[in-house]
Amino acid sequence: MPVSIVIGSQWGDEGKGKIVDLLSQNDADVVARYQGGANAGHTIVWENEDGEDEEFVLHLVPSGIFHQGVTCVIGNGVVLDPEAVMDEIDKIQELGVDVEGRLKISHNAHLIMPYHKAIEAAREKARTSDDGDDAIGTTGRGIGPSYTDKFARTGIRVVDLLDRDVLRKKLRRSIQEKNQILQHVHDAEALDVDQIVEKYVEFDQLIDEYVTDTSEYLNKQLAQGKHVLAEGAQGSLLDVDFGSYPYVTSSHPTAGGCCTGLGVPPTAVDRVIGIAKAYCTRVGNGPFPTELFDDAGKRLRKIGAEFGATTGRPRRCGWLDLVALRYTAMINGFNELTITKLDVLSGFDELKVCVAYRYNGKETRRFPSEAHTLEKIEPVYETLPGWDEDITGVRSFNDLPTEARDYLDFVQEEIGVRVSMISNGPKRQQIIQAP
Ligand code: 2SA
Ligand code: MG
Repeated sequence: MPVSIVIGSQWGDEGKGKIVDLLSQNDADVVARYQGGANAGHTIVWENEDGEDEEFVLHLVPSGIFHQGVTCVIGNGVVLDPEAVMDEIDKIQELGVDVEGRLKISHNAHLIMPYHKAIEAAREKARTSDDGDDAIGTTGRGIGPSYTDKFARTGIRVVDLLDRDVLRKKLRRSIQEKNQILQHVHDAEALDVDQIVEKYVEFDQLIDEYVTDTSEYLNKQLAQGKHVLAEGAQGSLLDVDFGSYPYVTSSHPTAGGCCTGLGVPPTAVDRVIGIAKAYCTRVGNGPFPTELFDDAGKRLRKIGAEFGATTGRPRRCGWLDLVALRYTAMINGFNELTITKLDVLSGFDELKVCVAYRYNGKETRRFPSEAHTLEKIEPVYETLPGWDEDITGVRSFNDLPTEARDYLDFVQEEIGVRVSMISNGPKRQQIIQAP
């Protein structure tokens, strides 16, 4: 069996974690993260023995970890914060989940160090105070500066953690360079070289058991007929090339990122599942054509509990944007779509759906990814009837209100991709298979 990819089709927080957790149950032997880092917040909710809901937010460990038969991989395309991953492993083990032998970390993944976070904070501050605020609204997890080092070929990788002499040398050089930037460009405080070096040399023993050549591992698994589920983080509209640049993350959440981020060939991929929320959210800055500033937006945030799973920031909310979704379906080649949080739309008299953009007085169906154009477009809406019923208990497609089925049909027709599953609540059993 080959590779399936689960990809966020909007600005992240589409509910990928829940879907990956679900698919891990029967459809995966290995679950692998291919990009991003601890900026991700993938929430899994389950019912404990007392019938109470329990929740866990994963930031780095793939969302297959709660299924004992699944092996989890953190691929080379991820930027790894060693402290954050060890912390997360501890917390998962505290839940009684056995991680031993089930988590593999790529020797080639680049590390996130304290100076990456310091540089990110300084750059965001500079963007805020320069003439005109154009801060990106990052998560502060050091993502951008770590990828910058990777591509500048000054990065430090997981494998370097395993050799204290190599690590000391590379770290010293890197911190000294970053201190110059912090002090002389940003007027910020320099970091203590020795303190960082001494702290991070200790990670060799901790991380050693997890480190391996994950590309080789994955390809061996594929050769044995095993099924790999690749888990995207963030969303396609945050892709560094295809998103609303510069208001993007520094990696490729889109399908191509899976191959370079895991070292698996494109010919191994046979299923690309797009995850879309039934409306839109965005956290951080940047253009958001269908954003709502009225009561409808507030209602979506409240009912949908739209707050960042990593930073707790309130998410911006708006109507479903089919221009954007058509665009990400094209780039990723979705074979199917999973629509999540449909239950949040219950109780609206009518629902608006953006079907086109108006730019310079002309209607277009093209998604302009450059921020300065996207900022100026006006959404063209179709209005669909809403429904009143609470649908969180519905388990079969035909039990959904007609208006809800019509809403899904409309999306499917407009995008030209089959809706295969509908999620109607955070719990595992709140899932509906489409006919
Ligand atoms: P970064 O930190 O460099 O990746 O930030 C760049 C932009 O990417 C956005 N971004 C995200 N958007 C949605 N969800 C993300 N994960 C967390 C969550 C976010 C949180 O699950 O809620 O808790 O705030 C995520 N990660 C990065 C970010 O907001 C910037 O717009
Ligand atoms: Mg999230």
